Amino acid sequence: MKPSVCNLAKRYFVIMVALAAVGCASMPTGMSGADASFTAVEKDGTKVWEGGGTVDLKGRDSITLKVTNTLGATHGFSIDTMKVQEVINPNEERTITVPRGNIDTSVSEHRVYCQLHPKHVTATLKVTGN
Ligand SMILES: [Cu+2]
Repeated sequence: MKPSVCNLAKRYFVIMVALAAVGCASMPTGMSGADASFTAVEKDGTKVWEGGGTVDLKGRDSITLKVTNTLGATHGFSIDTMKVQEVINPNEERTITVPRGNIDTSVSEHRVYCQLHPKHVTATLKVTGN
């Protein structure tokens, strides 16, 4: 009697799928898990980085930012005091992880701006619990 390789493979596959599901469920950045969200929108003809919030850094190794560009052109997403500088494509959603070591803890209000368009309105991210 030979063991069924096919059955073993099937069982293995089921276990891997189950593990993957558990892994996703415990991801800190899953769905609404980001610490703060920013969205590039247009208001009365002006481009605006909308969003912000306050993040408590106490006991954290990193923070996550969910960044969404709802517009039809690329926009920049920069936070100098967090060493963040990204270019977000049209209709792109990106999760950015900022390591604690990149965050200037001498500042509590971090300026969020678009490095591509000087007139693009900025946002503020507050960080407490240094
Ligand atoms: Cu812009």
